[in-house]
Amino acid sequence: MTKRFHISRRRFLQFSAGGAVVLLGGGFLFRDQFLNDGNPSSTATDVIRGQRLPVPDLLTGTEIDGRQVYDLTMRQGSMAYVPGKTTATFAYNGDILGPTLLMRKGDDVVINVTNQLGEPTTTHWHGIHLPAMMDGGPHQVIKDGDTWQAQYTIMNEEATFWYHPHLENKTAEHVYHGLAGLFIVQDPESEYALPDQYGIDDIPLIVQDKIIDADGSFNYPGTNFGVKGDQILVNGAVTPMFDAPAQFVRFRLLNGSNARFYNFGFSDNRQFHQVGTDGGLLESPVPLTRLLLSNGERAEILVDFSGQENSQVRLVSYSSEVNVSPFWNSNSLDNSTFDIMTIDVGSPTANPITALPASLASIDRLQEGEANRTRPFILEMGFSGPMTINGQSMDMNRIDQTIKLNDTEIWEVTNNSDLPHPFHVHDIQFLVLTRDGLTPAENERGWKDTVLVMPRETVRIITHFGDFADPNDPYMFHCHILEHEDAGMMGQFVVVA
Ligand SMILES: [Cu+2]
Repeated sequence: MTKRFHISRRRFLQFSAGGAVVLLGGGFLFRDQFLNDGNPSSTATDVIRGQRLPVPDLLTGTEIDGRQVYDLTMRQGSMAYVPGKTTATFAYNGDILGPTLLMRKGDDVVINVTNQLGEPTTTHWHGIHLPAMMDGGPHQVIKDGDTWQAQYTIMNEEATFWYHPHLENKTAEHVYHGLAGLFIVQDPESEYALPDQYGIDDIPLIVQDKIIDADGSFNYPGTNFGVKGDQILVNGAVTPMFDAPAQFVRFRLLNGSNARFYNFGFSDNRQFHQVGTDGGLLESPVPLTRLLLSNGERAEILVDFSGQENSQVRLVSYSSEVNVSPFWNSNSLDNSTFDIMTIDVGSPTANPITALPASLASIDRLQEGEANRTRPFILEMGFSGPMTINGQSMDMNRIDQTIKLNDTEIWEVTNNSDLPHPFHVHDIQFLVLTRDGLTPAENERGWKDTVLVMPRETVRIITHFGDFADPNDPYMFHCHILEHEDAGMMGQFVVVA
């Protein structure tokens, strides 16, 4: 059955019985089933919801010879999302997702990553500044049964990062089945009075979506447009319940979904404050009532529950306020307001943070005039054709960009397609200079490693390549909609001396 979908200023080239349409101008084919990106609905009708929010274990590492050593094992696990059924999962150490790695700026860390999945994969440290061969990208494959040892020094600012597989063509599927975890980097010299009692007033929230079938299984349909589920999971539990203390609570939000965006807000439209972006703290808390996070992005927010004992509020995703694209989810969850988590407010803890910090990080802003060069990146995609950056799909054997060590560069990222693309760069953190020529919103004026580029938009970012020259081992830049990445919207750069 074909749905009517009027597209002005575009000409239909073809309209087949199957509902296929070729668009001129947009340059890609468009089909009825892709109005919801081709994703089926969950067939499970009795998915277990409302369980207490699981908080991933905190791994602080073991000090051995002056290094902090962490052990991660990727394995198959099982969860229960449907009564009487088991769900086969992938996970680090446990049954879903992975432990939170707590690291301190300046630490030398060793992470032993063992693969017991039964198939090859990799583990990438998203947002971390490190040598390319330690990055865990598609070149650092861990064969089944092998252990890969990643070693580096934590040079990042205090912020929330994450780790996940990055195998060529398989990233999306591996993450979807449960492989992802958070990193918290703390700065021992930090003086900010922010909530930091992990699991009590400092809460990681890994937000994902799944399609859950009646037999309990995660259904991974694998559409190139992006897999979106109709079940929303936080830390691996479907629309859970969190007991918040009646005080300021810090949420570390990660959009860990393959393709879905979240326009976060609270059911009572309360104000909250964003204090951190992907790679660091903002200069001061930014008041918000909505926060759009695309895939791979993180945000730290403070929510004030002081004096609200015995009340309840929901963390939700709001629809329609962001005109993402005419082709984006006309009939799936993105176009509706949906619950993410229920928050029950209880008693405050003994030593709550009672005020917002007036100021936070001082950000050493790179200036446009410091840039050694500007590099264009054009993102394009087709329905049946390739997903490309600068006209080329990912090729493991081709280096796309060569960057001189110690250069400061402006990357001008243009989305020449009708779907939005979150653009992620490995190794570095950048600042957003302009979004279609305009200064970015206040909560985007911090360190970022992933930036949403809307359809037909150009976003200019600036960064400095100050470390880790290596002509042989590339880093990746790519769209963080994982199905787009797997379909080729990715390229490679090297930093050379
Ligand atoms: Cu994309």
